[in-house]
Amino acid sequence: MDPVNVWGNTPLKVVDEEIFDLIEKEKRRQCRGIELIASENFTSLAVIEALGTPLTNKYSEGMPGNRYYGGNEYIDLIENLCRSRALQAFHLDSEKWGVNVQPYSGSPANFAAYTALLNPHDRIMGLDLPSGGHLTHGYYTSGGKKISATSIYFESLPYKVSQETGFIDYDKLEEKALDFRPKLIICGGSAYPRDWDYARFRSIADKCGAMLLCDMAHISGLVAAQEAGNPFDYCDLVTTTTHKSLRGPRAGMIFYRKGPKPPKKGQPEGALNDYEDRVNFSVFPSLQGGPHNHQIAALAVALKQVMTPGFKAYAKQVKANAVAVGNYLMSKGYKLVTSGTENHLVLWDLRPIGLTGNKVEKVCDLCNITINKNAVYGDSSALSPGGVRIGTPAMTSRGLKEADFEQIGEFLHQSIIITLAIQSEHGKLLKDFNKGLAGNKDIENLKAQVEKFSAQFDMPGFDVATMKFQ
Ligand code: DSN
Repeated sequence: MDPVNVWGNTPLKVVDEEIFDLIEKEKRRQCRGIELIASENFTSLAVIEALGTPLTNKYSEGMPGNRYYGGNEYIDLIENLCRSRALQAFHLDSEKWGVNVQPYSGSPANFAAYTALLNPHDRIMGLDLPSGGHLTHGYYTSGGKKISATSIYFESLPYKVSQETGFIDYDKLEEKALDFRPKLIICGGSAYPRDWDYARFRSIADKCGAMLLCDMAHISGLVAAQEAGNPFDYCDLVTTTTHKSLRGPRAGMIFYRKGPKPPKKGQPEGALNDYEDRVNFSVFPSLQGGPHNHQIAALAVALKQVMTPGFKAYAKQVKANAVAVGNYLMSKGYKLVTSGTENHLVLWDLRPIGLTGNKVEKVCDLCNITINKNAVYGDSSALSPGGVRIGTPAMTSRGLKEADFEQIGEFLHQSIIITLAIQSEHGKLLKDFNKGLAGNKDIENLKAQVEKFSAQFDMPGFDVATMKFQ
């Protein structure tokens, strides 16, 4: 074979056995465990096929029909298809809404949206990280250390959940917003188990003259399936990732309102929203270079799948499964933030049983149950948070129903019993606690049960029978 062919057309497993094997091991980890990270999902084979294509080779800065490089006739068709499917999937009228599908993922989408709407040092308000908000909504520590670029480039003031109920304290938000007069209010979060009162957000934004942006990343699948409140009814901009409850590839989107602005004092009659140009200019050339066309094609495929009746059933099941695991945990006496859920996740407050999220995450990891430690409101340390977040989108994609999630609740209960036993035998300090993990028979036993349980279910995206490591 000539050298180009040898370099260019030899399959991965021959070129790079190390990476091939690590991918195979990760595939085994994904399908032999219980995946409960609320922001993760298993995408489809069709999406993975589109991701692994030569579309990754092409540069296409600019918008369809107006690119900085030649050779974009098919890329333009793909991006336009993706944009029109995005509007359709979220039931939007193209006269009233537009979408940019080029953001690489959620954090870049948010920063591009802020760059479109704000000047440096403008004021913003988002849900505080320990209350369930996202880093990019303006997080800084209680000591004032600016963690997110959003708080570095803009002046941010968080709003919070009520320390008593765990629900967003809308009255306090309104009071703070009227004092702070932000230019932008952000709704949406990463660890909030309840739906959002978008009408109230809109009324607060209008009272203080702010724009309203929803980051619906976590719940975008539920929004598309009309299984959650609709942020598009009230917001100016809506951002999202595409790989969470939407079940697509890793990517981001920014939706922007078009057409006439709502009437306002001091504004000329018939004034139009100008978000479209601002958002598109912000994504490119302000912040990004070439769009990731393989991602955009894969997103178009995912959006086509979102529009099938099966997706609505999936979204309903995601919610029913969250209720099932939440009720099971509460039946064992555990405390959930807000005592339940209306979406795809439950936030489990471990402080009443004297455990931290770190320890429970660690033990679960060793048992092939993947969860993540998470701050719970009132936590003093972000490094040792008092809770864990449990999400249902990924395992629901494997076909699990309520009874299966009750079994998952039982596995989680068992992992707590193990964690408490290790802590009481070895001590609370993490370095002492860790000594109780190696060779722990209870962990090995639970891991075996988890592997047997998860092996029963189908796996989207790849063929389990042909995996190198079974
Ligand atoms: N990392 C995601 C989450 O877990 O919520 C958000 O970016």
